[in-house]
Parts: sequence; C-alpha cells; structure tokens
Amino acid sequence: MGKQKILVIGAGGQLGSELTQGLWRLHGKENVVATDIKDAEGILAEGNFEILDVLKRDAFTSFIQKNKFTQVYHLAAVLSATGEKNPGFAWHLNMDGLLYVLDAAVEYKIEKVYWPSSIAAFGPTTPKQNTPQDTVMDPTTVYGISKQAGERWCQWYHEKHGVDVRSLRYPGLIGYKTKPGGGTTDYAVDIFFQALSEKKYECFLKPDTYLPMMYMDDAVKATLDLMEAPAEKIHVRSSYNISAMSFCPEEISAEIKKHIPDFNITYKADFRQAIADSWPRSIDDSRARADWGWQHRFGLPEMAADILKNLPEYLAAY
Ligand code: AKB
Repeated sequence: MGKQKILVIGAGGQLGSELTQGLWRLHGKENVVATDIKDAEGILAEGNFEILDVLKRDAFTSFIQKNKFTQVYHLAAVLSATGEKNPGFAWHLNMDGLLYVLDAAVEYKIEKVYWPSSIAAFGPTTPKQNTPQDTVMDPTTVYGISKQAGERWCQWYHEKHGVDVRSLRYPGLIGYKTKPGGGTTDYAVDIFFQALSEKKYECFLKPDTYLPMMYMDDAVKATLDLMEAPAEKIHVRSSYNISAMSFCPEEISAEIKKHIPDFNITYKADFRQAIADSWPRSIDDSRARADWGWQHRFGLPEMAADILKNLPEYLAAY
C-alpha cells in the first residue's frame, strides 16, 4: 500500500470527529481531509477541513476527481430517532449518499471505502440474544431500512465492480468528545453529561432496556483494524457484527453511582422505546474476531471510569 490520501465525509459527527483523529495518528494529519456540511468545530479545525455536501453530486464528484483520494470514509447519515421525523430526507441522505460514493469509487478507482451499518438493520423477529452474523433482518425504522439496503449495495458493488468496501454494524456508540445526533442509544451519552452537571437524569428508555453498546475508543480501533486488514481476510462484504458490551439504563446508572453516589435516574419512556425494543440485546461478533482479529478493550466499568475521569477536563477545554 503506497501513500494514502483519505477523505472523511460527515467528519463533524460523533464518530467522525474521533475517527478523523485516529486517521491522523495512523496516516499523518497532512494525508487526511475531513469534510462536513458545516464548519469545523473543536479539534477538527486543527487539520485539513473542507465544506462538502455528498448530496450535491456534481460538486462531490469533482472534489473526488480533483483530490485523487485513495480511501473514503463515508459517515454522513441521519440516525434512527431523527430519521423517523423526516423519513424522506433520511432515505435520500442515507441511500443516495452511499450510492454516489460507491459510483465515485468505481469511476475514480478509489482503493478502499468504509461505510457504517448498525444494529438498527435488525428488527423485531431477529433473534435478540447473541444475534448471529447471518439472520433475519426486518428493520422497523427508515434508518434501519437504509442500513439493510446499504449492506446489500456494498456487497453488490464489491461483487459486480470489485469495490473494496468494508463495513461494521455498530452498536450504540458512547463517547464524550462530541454529542450524538438523533439516535436511540443517545441516552447512554447524555447520562454522563447530566450526571456531572445536574446529578440527575431523566431517561427516555425503560430501566431494563438492554442494548449492545461500545466505547468510542473501541469503535475507532475496530474501524481502523478492519480497514487495515489485508483484503483476503475480509469475508463479509455486507457488514460485520461487532460487539463490546450490553447494558440497560438501570445498570449504567448503578455504575455512575459508584463514582457520583448522589446521582439519581428517573424514567419517562417515549417513542424511542419501541425502536430500542425492536433491536438486539446482545450481538455475536465471532466472525469479526475470527476473520480479522477484532478484540474490544472496554466494558461498562472501564468505560464509565474513563469518561468520568476525562469529561470534566474536556468540558473545561472545549
Ligand atoms: C442510533 O441509536 O440510531 C444509532 C445506532 C444504534 O445506529 N446509535
């Protein structure tokens, strides 16, 4: 693999900003171009940054042509909860955006493409415990439908056009450097901010709602490990199941109480409860572990301790 020139689309989001920093460390800041539809905030402003809207197809395609990227990380998407409020736009961005990227990969011979799928691609009749890699997928949200369809498109472009596209089905991602935007698993991020500032949190999911989750450091590691793995090790061209931990609001609250004893959680379930109830409770990621050596590092106690140690300093700095 020669020198890489890397494009990140949707770099301002929760995953994008931390993945961009992971790419800086791996490939050098000068070889990564972070893009989003709005100006760079915080640390992203310290690297190459451009405004780019993947849906403005002509401008997007000329940007790819001009810059001769070798790798594209396409992260721009509308998440599960927001997608239900604006289904037409969610479908347009999540689906057309991906197809424009995959077409550009064929036309301009981009060496590798990364696109995230999600546990949202599963649905109510999917086995809930240890959800297998290959199983029933009957998503109920527009976001989930776009992820399931996107997985099929990735496989199709790989088989028909030889595009080296790689993907992970992320669980809920938890970080503290950027707030999440419109997902069902967002409570597990908001709870840390509220615990520190208010010592209380009103949760929009019921206390025993188990969902698969992952700390952002592990999500960045998984993504870079997958993208750096030799192509012959990648046997799944739709999207890999990936897992680190599963917990419910009651358990994360108990973990936070170990650090902030007077923290209090209350519950007021809203429309996101039905979305969470349709998703797996835990994931079997043995294919990712066997094919390219995936290993997670953070469980719930390690993650909570790390966030509660670092978040105050981070809030003071940014
Ligand atoms: C969401 O809640 O929509 C996302 C996801 C699980 O893909 N975090």
